[in-house]
Order: sequence, then structure tokens, then C-alpha cells
Amino acid sequence: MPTVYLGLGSNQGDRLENIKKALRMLESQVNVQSVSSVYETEPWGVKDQPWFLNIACSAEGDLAPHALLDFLKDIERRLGRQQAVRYGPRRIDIDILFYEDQIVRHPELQIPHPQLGERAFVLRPLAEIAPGLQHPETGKPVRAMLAELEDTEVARKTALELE
Ligand code: PH2
Ligand code: MG
Ligand code: MG
Repeated sequence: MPTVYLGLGSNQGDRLENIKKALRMLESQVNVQSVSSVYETEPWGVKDQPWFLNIACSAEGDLAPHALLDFLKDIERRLGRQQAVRYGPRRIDIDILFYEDQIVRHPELQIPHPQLGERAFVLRPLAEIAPGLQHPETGKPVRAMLAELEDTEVARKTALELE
């Protein structure tokens, strides 16, 4: 079964609860394997908004990339996500970071996530669960991408527990 890596984030409402609920909802269609610590992260893109909680997880499942995207969007809707401003606040966001070593370049779905390399809030949690995972286009492992990151945004590990 394909392994996918997902990034989850929330900066509205009960942030930890939103992430916990999303993880539980994921289990209806995929098997969640490893889950990172919870990180508190400075907003990236739009600065003037509350700080996020972010995690990364890996999961196994049979959904093809576009079906997985539809499933994730449905979870976001069920958790009350509104039509979000680009880079703006949201109750829950679930992004596909990697899908095996597949490359998908479609207007609605880009895998690997195109902005991975610029985002401490993605790379820090991801490096915790998959430091050696290689980007299919550059061959670079996640730990090297993190080391090269121009690290301007704060992304710090918290003691918050997911279960
Ligand atoms: N998500 C965004 C925009 N900016 N910043 C942080 N720290 N964490 C996020 O998850 C995030 C963001 C849009 O998806
Ligand atoms: Mg996102
Ligand atoms: Mg998203």
C-alpha cells in the first residue's frame, strides 16, 4: 500500500483538538503510522494572524492522489473550515507533502508539496518522523532540506500530547 506524508495545521478555535479530530477522521480511510510531536509555529506567508500548531504524519492507504485530496478536503469541511484566504487563518489544513515518490503537477494538486523546502513548520515535524525521506525530484533527504532552510520562522516543539 502506498505511504503518504501529510502536514496538518490549525490556528483557529481549539487548535490541538482540531488536529486530534482530524487524525481520528483520517483513520476511516488510511492507517496512520507515525505522528510527529506537536509544534507551535510562527505564521508563514500572512504574518498578522495567530500562531499555528503543526504536525506531520505518515499513513498507508489505497486512495489514489486525487481521491486522497477529496477525502482530506472533506475532513477539513467537516471540521468547520471556511473558504480560507490564501495563507490566512484556518481551523484545520491537511496537505499532502509526499505520496510515495510520485510527482503530480496538476492545477488542483501538486505533489510533492511545492513549498516544502521553504517551510520550517513542515520540515521540522517531518524531519522528526522521516529524516531520510528523499524528495523525488532533487533526491535530497528531508534532514538536508531542513538544514538548508533559511530559518526565519520559529517552529518549536511543544509538550502537547495527541493521545
Ligand atoms: N499554513 C498556511 C499559511 N501559513 N504558517 C504556519 N506556521 N503553519 C501553517 O500550517 C501555515 C502557515 C497555509 O496553509
Ligand atoms: Mg497548507
Ligand atoms: Mg491546504
